[in-house]
Amino acid sequence: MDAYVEQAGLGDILHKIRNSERISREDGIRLYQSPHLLAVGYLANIVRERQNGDNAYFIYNQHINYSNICTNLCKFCAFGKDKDSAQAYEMSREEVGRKVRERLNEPISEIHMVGGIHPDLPFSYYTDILKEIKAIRPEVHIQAFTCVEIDHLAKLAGKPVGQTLEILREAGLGSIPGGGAEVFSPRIRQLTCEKKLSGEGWLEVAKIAHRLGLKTNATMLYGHIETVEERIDHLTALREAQDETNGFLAFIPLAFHPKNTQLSELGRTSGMDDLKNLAVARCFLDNFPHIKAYWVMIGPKMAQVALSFGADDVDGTVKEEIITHMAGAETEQAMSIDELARLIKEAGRTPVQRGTLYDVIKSY
Ligand code: V47
Repeated sequence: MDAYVEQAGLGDILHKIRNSERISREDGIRLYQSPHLLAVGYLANIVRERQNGDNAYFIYNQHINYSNICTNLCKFCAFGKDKDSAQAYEMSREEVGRKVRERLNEPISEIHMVGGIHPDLPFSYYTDILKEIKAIRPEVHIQAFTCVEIDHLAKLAGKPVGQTLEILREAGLGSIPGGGAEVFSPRIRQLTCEKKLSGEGWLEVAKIAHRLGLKTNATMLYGHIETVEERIDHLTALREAQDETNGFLAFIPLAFHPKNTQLSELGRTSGMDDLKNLAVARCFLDNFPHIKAYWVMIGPKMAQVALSFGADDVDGTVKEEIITHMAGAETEQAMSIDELARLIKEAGRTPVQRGTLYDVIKSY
């Protein structure tokens, strides 16, 4: 395999990765541009196995999208709706509670809850829904509100982000999911999501959370109009932030789904691009403990293959996924623990059911 990587012109990067040396921006761009997918995957697999051995993680989680009403209306998003839209919805505190109660008989360890940037809901709504969930299911870890939502909540609370996070933590917030990062490039933000919090703003919220001891994830939405350079700049910003705070748990590349969006003329991502984004991220983000192949977006079969291309996590049972399905995802709404464990075993990895903070719940 080493000879093949040499022949692919990536011998110098192999040398760096073997010696745990950081790869450069130019190296990252070369990996993206290389047609030798197996060589890039091989490099990623070295880092993957060094960091996580044969373990492949999954979680028993529940997704709740409390409202799709959003003032940002990003061009790549099919989920967000104007508050006057016929498809707009918002859940009351009681409805959120009902969603949690409906599945009390399942061993769910994490509730993943995000929504849009709602123009009217008061700050107390957000603390109330956190408290409601905790009242019904005290042991569950709530991973909620993207950095974009947190910034909005701080404005609603009229308090600095740090104090806002303390209040949310008091109400039950356990950690922050990785959404809303999109691509940090001002060009991409201007063209696709001009009303959204800037990339710098997103990173600032994440770093404040980390300094308070709150872990967060990070994402990148790929496969629309971004360039390879913009992807690497996004990864560079994340790597630098992680050097500062060490508070990111996982990086999740999100495959763009065009249906029902304002970018619907674009096609779906290719299998090559899905694996490349995971593999390059694994090589580049040397300080991120985990790389997640989100099966909802790339499909369970691609997530399985991804476990040999840098990924060590496939997310979880999910259920009732709306954001990607509104944009045309054809994957199932949920997978069972047994299905996830089988998918991982068949990939030759060790299935590990984890808690949100990668604490081991059960190793198979
Ligand atoms: O913030 C929006 C993206 C995100 C589309 O932290 C789209 O573990 C693809 O962030 N096609 C929400 N993506 C999902 C998300 C996530 C999912 C799973 C796990 C974690 C985690 C985070 O989805 C949004 C946005 O960046 N998105 N529209 C679309 N059409």
